[in-house]
Amino acid sequence: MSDEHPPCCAPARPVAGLSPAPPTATAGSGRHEVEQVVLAGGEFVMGDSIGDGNTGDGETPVHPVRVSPFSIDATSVTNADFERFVADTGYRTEAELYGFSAVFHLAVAAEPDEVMGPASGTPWWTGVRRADWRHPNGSQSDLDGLDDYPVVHVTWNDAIAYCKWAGRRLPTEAEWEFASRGGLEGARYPWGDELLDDNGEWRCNIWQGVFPERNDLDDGYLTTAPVRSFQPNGYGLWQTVGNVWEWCADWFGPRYYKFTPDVDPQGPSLGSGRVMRGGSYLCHDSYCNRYRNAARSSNTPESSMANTGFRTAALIAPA
Ligand SMILES: [Ca+2]
Ligand SMILES: [Ca+2]
Repeated sequence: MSDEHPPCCAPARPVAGLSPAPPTATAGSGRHEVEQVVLAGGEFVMGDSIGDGNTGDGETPVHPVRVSPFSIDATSVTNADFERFVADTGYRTEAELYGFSAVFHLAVAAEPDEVMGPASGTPWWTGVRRADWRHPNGSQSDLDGLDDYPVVHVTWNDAIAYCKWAGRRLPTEAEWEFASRGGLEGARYPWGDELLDDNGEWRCNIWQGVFPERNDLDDGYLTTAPVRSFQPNGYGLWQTVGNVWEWCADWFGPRYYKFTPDVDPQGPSLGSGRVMRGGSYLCHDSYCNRYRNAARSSNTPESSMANTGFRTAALIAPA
């Protein structure tokens, strides 16, 4: 297949020489309250064995990978979790430092002079001044009622800062895919190969209707859903696919699978974008078919978007 599905991410934030404010709390001092799933590791088949992938995304060649035992969050880090981190450290996210972030055009809640206009190439993304994790749709939005929703508008650098505070790290791309597969070898989705369940109900939060103008809301959500919506996979992880993209530790390399090591791969040693996995509430087959276990995307580490969050991981030391 092909290039029918071009890049769908929000535009990369122009680099302006800012670096993230380091958290002031001691590394590992934080109170990370997200439920952990402990995985024994083992070998799995990584990559797109079905043929759904986009050539440019590098989902093939399919290859066996062995991962060491690790723990991973059952859900994305929520707004309430991130609030504890910020309250403890005074951390300011890069969206706050830069003064803007990318919001989906139908969700913007901002003053007219805060709307910077559509992004070139991906016009459903609008730069919005004062959009940040506390104001996910712009200055006229807030987090009321959103404690258990995934934190968004966090950059890769912000996610790393949270992980340091929590005494954890981002999952590698291989760990993420191992975990998302939930023990099902080669399946398209965390629950199997069919998008809908036997009753025709949605199993994840993506887009229904005509992207990007009409969302029929068949799954119930225009933007984010609470982190424990739908059903967890065989390993007890919720919404790896859909809802929000999730940052991974690795640099993104579209040719990486051709030369990856087969034990605990860590990604290329250099790159310009960091891996994102799982797709989001904006995915629709007509444009972004990346709501699959094998699908890959990336953005620069200082970019933030209304549809991207993260979950954390840690190696399990041998007993
Ligand atoms: Ca939806
Ligand atoms: Ca997800």
